Amino acid sequence: MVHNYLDIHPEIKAALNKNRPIVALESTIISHGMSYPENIVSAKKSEETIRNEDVVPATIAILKGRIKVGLTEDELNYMGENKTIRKASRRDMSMILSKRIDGATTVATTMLIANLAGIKIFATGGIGGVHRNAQKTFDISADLMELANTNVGVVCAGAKSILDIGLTLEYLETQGVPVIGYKTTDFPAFYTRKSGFKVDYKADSYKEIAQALKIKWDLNLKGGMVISNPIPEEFEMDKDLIDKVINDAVLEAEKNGIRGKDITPFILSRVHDVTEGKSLQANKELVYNNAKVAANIAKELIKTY
Ligand code: PSU
Ligand code: MN
Repeated sequence: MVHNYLDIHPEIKAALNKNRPIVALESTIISHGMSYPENIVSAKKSEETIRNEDVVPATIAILKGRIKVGLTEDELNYMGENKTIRKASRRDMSMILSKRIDGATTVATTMLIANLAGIKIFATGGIGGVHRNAQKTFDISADLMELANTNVGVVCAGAKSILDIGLTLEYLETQGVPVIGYKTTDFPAFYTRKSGFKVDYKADSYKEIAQALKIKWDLNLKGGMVISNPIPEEFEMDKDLIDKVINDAVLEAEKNGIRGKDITPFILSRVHDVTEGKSLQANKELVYNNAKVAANIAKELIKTY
């Protein structure tokens, strides 16, 4: 049934059959998270980083009503060049497929689709979360519910402070989602290595993380895991600068009445404009770093089964 809607790229099909490690990648980061042409550069280099670890990358998107697990180069370019592709979160899936249109998958939908295909590890930049002022707006990303329900480990650089990081962590706790730090006790804040909040557990090896995932799923503890991996020191941004830029962008979004699923892309693009690309560079580097860690966890996870 599910396979009526899924097109799994032959390379990924072969990897699944041979039980080779695979890492999923999202496409909202391409269509809405970064500007052209750097979005395509980043998507390609993320795949290459995973390949360099001898792991198979699977970029996920929806194209003309088909769920694609693994994109061709043309499809990947299309995702980066086309400015009108809808951001597809969980609620959008059914209508996008029914209308046979395109969709860029968020963390939530990439997890959901990876799980349908049998892929257990996913690398991204930052997860969505509880927005600042959520007590008024109710704006809580569907990524958090997906983390609570779908068995995929998500490697990220924490969450941007466009969100209320404290409330995001509270929400994850309520939903029973483990928040792990790879070689750190600090929950990272995307552009910076520290957010002022701690992770639940520090893990010092890929193996330890893979084992925790296996145990979680063996015990039917449904849901994913946030594996946070701080941006490499050499690419970290100045905390005061980025805090100010983000604060201004959040206020600007509010003033302009930007709402719902447009908030995250609006703030991201404002931050990139104001920092003249410095933040884009940081963004790319942290994604590559996450791709590498995810690939190594995927390799360890295969060994445990
Ligand atoms: N955070 C980032 N970059 C991104 C996103 C979040 O730093 O590109 C994207 C991810 O795809 C994430 C989505 O799943 O935004 C969350 O959107 P929302 O808050 O509308 O759920
Ligand atoms: Mn939202």
